[in-house]
Amino acid sequence: MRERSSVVATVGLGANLGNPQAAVAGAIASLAALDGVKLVAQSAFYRSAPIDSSGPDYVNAVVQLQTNLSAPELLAQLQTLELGAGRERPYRNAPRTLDLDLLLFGDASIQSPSLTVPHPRMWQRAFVLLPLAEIAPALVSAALLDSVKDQILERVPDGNNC
Ligand code: PH2
Ligand code: MG
Ligand code: MG
Repeated sequence: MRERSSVVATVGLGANLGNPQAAVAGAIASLAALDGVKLVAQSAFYRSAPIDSSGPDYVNAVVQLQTNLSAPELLAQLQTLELGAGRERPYRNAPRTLDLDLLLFGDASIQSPSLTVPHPRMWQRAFVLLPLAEIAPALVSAALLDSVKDQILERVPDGNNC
């Protein structure tokens, strides 16, 4: 059988319940350990107030994964990790122990009932764009960054993200 070609997938991580930093760090380690997945880039961690949501501050990060999984296969792995971290979905945008969003999948455009890629709100959110600009600057224009400059984000100091 022919090898499936590999793609760079971009995943946004977020958490604002429990120990958000530990949850995000643990999820990055779990992603890196998945079969068919290699961690190729990882942003710093950022803290911000919930946007269109409630509860404690979020910790967010963005990673790039080289993978030969399909987008639905990777999505299933993300959902398994969310569940393993105790994720509950009582209502839309509820505070959460772990959120793993498939932001980009190579240059694919996907519209299915369970998955929309690129993630429809990623270009409006500083907590996605700032970490993404760190690891993939070509994807984030200055104009895009300017459009989210009113959203306040605090970079978590290095060495303090575990
Ligand atoms: N995620 C949301 C809604 N609001 N706000 C912040 N600061 N960080 C998030 O990850 C976040 C949010 C829905 O997924
Ligand atoms: Mg999300
Ligand atoms: Mg999500």
